[in-house]
Amino acid sequence: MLSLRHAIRPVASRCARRWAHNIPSFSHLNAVTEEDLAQFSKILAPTSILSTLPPNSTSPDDLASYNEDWMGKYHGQANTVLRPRTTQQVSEIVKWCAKRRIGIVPQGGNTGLVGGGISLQKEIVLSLGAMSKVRSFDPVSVLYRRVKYGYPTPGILVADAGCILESLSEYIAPHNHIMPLDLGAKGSCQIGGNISTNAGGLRLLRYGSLHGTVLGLEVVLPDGTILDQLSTLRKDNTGYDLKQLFIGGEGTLGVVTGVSILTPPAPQASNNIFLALPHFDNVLPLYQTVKRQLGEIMSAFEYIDRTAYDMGLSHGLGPVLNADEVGNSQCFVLVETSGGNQTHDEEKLTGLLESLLSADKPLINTGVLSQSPSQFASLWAFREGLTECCQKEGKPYKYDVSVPLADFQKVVDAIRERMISKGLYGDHAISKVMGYGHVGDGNLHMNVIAKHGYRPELEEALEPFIYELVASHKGSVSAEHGIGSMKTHALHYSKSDVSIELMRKIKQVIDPLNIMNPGKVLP
Ligand code: FAD
Ligand code: 2HG
Ligand code: ZN
Repeated sequence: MLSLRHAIRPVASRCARRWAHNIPSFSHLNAVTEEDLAQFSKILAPTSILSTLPPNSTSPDDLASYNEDWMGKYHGQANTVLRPRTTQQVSEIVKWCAKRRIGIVPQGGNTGLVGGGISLQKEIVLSLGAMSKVRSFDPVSVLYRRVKYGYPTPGILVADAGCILESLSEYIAPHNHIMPLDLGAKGSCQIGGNISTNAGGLRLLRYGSLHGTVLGLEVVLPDGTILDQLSTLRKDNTGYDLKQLFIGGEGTLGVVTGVSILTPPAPQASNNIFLALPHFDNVLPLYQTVKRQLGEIMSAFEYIDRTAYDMGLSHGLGPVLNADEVGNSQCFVLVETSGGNQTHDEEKLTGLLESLLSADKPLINTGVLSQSPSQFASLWAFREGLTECCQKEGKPYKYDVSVPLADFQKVVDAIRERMISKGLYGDHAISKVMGYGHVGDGNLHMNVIAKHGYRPELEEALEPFIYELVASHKGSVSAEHGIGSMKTHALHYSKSDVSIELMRKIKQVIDPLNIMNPGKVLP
């Protein structure tokens, strides 16, 4: 599997450049001063404060990885980064920032794809990476309690928000549990960031969204108050479920410092197949056939179009299928099963593959079934590696949309045609337009590759065209990556005026000073 641990790339020195519609005015906020640094140094150890201001005088290079996002698309202005170790420290920092009207950008692993974790002006970056302790995970005694007291809580993990997703997976693996979410950024992203973006990923089809698997949160509110809702109860119907506001809140309502999450038992058997389809039109019937034949053991159904497949091959992913058999296949599908019996599941998958290949009008051209854990991993590595490949191709404009499955290809084709009609398609401008994503969740990831970098005229040709297109298909402008600073102006395509107004009121009640991740999510 693609692991991004230690993958933060050096930041090219270039001027901070953002397009006009993304620059809000923060006249209500103050910049950090030396007096603020003196106060922060009463709360934090000297090594936990990075600031270009005296007396710290950290080199700007040491702040660079906090001021540029993973894609190299968003460039921040923060001159101060704070790295607290405890919830109490977060609370004291936030209290001071509220008093002094200093903006705060919570930052996890900085793998977000919509600019949410990057400062827009002189806000401080509050980096959660040093809060990385597992607080509790005790499946054995919990099971014992369950037997003895009927206490239904096996496999609940309570952890600091700064724990890296992959580290949590490794922590619980010996207990035969898995995290309910998995994504290509697992080696760098943090559980607090996952929750704040309501990350979907590759296991959503099986385990559902974080709105269901997160049982409780600890959050430092914008006035510094600690909201302790770190419940481990499966059921709690006592009034408004406040934690839901912070799941997908993108750091605009508070700093998530602790998480209680349900971790499912590891499946006894996992298998996958990779299929090549002659036409896009076969995807929907294939999905229905696979679902019918595999039933409850199907745990993922991922889609890759031909352009994305060829890009993957050209960057060394695979080959997963025989090139002759692939022929002119238009698209590909990765199906995973997670069940209780290896032999039984393998038989089901082999049966599926045979029946698909021997049908009178086959829905697939060819397919491969993984035969070992390493083959299983390499089929997944192909799908997960596509995001990294897009980076190698140039600068990707990423649109993660929800549209009806039947419209996936139409939407991608419409964008390519748009760029052709504008004279912007080709190696001089947009070199590739491709789609891949989570069919089972109706979530298409479109990547539009700007071969020579982001340019205003490319963005103007793409937006709002894409958002209008998605709205015309009754879709959502963000299926999983969120709004951040990228899509504040596009929120209205997916949310009514009434919804946006209510969101504003909630923000006003919780963060009346508008210091928490200002300029993100709300237009
Ligand atoms: P950051 O990028 O640091 O922050 C993201 C947002 O959350 C920001 O608005 C930030 O202010 C806020 N935030 C972070 N931590 C906290 C906190 N503790 N409290 C309050 N606010 C906080 N996303 C998916 O949904 N599915 C995928 O399959 C997927 N795959 C990806 C693959 C790759 C290779 C990459 C680079 C990204 C992928 N993403 C995916 C994007 C995804 O949103 C993130 O990877 C992840 O959830 C963000 O976590 P992070 O710790 O890096 O957060
Ligand atoms: C995925 O599903 C991620 O791989 C990233 O959400 C999508 O690269 C992308 O656009
Ligand atoms: Zn995704």
